[in-house]
Amino acid sequence: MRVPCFLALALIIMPVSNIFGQYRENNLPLVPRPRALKLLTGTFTISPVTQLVVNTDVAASDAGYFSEYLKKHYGLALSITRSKHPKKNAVNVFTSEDKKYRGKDAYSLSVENDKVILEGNVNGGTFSGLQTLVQLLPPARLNALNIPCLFISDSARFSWRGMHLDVSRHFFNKEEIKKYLDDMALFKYNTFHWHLTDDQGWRIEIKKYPQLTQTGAWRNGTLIGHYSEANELYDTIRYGGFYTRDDVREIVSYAAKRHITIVPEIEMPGHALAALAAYPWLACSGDSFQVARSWGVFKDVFCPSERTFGFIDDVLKEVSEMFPGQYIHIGGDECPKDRWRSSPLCREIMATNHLKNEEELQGYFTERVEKILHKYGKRLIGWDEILEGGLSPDATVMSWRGNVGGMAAARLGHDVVMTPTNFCYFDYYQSNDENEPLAIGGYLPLEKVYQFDPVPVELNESESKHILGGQANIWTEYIPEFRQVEYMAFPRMCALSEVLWSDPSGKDYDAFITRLTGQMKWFDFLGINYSKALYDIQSFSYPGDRNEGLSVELSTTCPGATVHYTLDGSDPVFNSPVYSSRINFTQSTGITAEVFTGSKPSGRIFKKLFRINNATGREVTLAHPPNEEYCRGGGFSLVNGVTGSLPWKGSEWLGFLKDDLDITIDLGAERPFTKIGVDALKDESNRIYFPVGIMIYTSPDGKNFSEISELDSSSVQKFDRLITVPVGNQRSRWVRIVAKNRGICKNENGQEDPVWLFVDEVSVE
Ligand code: TNX
Repeated sequence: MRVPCFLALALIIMPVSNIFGQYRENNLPLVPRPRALKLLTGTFTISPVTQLVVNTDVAASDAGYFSEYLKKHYGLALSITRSKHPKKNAVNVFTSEDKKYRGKDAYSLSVENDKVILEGNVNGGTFSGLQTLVQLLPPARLNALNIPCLFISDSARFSWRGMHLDVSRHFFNKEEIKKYLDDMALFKYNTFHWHLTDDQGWRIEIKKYPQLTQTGAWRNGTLIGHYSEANELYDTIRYGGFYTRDDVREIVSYAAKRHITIVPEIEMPGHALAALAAYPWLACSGDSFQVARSWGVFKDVFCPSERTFGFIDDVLKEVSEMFPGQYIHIGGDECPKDRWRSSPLCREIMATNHLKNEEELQGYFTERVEKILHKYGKRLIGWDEILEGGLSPDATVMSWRGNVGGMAAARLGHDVVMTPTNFCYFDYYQSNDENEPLAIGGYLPLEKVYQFDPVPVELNESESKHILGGQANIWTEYIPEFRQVEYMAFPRMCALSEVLWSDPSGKDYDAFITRLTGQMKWFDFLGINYSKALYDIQSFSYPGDRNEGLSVELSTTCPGATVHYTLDGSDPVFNSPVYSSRINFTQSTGITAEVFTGSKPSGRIFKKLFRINNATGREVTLAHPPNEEYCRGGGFSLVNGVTGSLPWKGSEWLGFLKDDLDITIDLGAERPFTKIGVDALKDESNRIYFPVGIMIYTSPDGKNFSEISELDSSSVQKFDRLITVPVGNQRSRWVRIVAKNRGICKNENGQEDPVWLFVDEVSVE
């Protein structure tokens, strides 16, 4: 790789230090990483006598934001003056039409000893530059704020840098939305996708239809626990809230000041139960409805009748008036066709309009809605399902079910926003730790977000031009508090900001982490609640030295982290041993460990008990491999000293679909034992059943096995999790354990479904 000459130059410039340590180009806490950065000697100090100088109205508005920021976080009140020429002892904020600022949000920031000159385009250029400046300030309330002298030239890679928030499943008030917008601005996000309506609540006041918020904004309780659990328990708390038209106007202008465009989403034709509860005539069936208390997908949806289109026209007219941005999101995802299929009216509409099936009927629905939007000067954007029934070229597609929809749309010439679940769903777990707050499922760690590229490699250059950018989505089924929204967003939002803003050729996860750890001081200073999953410790077990016991490796996803540990159960302190190589032991041992930054503990404490028995760390063979969805760690994970954790999603249980567990363990030498243990999981709502029998065999040669003990199904069912099989006094080198899978079970439609057998850890004692 060629080193740009200013970088080479920087190497010979002496680093300048301040009270927060030494400034270096690679440790300035700038996220997202700017395109080009040259660190110079010296500092500029912002103090109460520093002026803010601006040349235009946009510059004045941007500088106004900066001045409010300084007031709020440092108690500094700076005066703003107008001038065409930069002044000394001032932060000069100048918008410019120069062609060097034609790039998206392009700006340059020059910090000199006696002044700061920030120049950029009016469309977010100077504002983005101010965010960079904000990140260079000290994260502490001081009177004199030192900034290192430097030169930055920067612009964004994508024009759509989005964050979404679902305010239907849980409601967040006006102040919380403003905080979200502040958080977004700090990381140069420019699009807020506001998911305002769904089955569980309609959250925006519509003058013509007051019941939408009087009825549709409130539900009589909320599901307790996870949706996939069988016992449907609800609290009885009336839950809801909505934004008045004034609230919306206030939020829109708050966002505009931060160069953030709001894309409101009004979901249709599915996810519409709250609207149907308010106006049942919007449905095909003539039934009455309740605002949903549970999650998932509901069969009652908008009926594509003329009366519904009239309603949608009225609603979108008001929504268009409230939001100045060009886009309105109309949802379009997860619309079951059951009600349309059984509706005579739908059949009639399909016949009149020559529609072959209900998918095409949704295409017709989308087309009608698009015409309404065009009438109000707006453009349509929807989830990738809108592609399925045919789509007009002006519509933009938001690809959430992987990249496939986005690629198909781009190839058809549609603009696309990429938000695939596997990289962009911030409602997924960011850590495997058992103490994580309940989440919808999935696993999306920081590093994976950082690896995301919104432009699929399969697309050619002209197709790629249709990718406007990307976005992370925060669905809030399991996120009742705003603090938790921030926890799910941070620091993953930082990783995504770099994906969406920075030049991908400079992608470097380790370097990102160095800058991010600087950012964490900011999170603390600004009161942003964030996850420290980055410092989580993971363990990997291997057979122990000389094939006895275990050898345990500790690792973190944080490059260069120092791990301190203890083996006596006490919390690690700075003087505890530093982990440097695998820990070996032959007796059951608990490891407690934590990441330290300098002398400060930084993450959460890792505590794990490694149980040793005759089988631990031994060689095993499985007669049937586990299902590829649940096979992490392979057969060895059954003898790695660690029992499976809960929730089981994302953890290391082995899952056998219809197959038995059939494992043979080579104990290395003939050994005495009296009982066998099998740790299995019971979660029948997820079709995970206990085994229906366990057979134990031994062998003198590893080839010929004879049965020594058996537990029948009724004895097995008496256990709750760990099944123990007594075998009398035995000696053998080879032990084979078979746990029989129940095979099939009947589902609610009376059909037969294959059954899961979930096992972790077997023991020979
Ligand atoms: C799917 S993403 C949905 C949402 C859920 C989300 C949970 C999309 C367009 N629809 O209704 O909240 O999954 O991850």
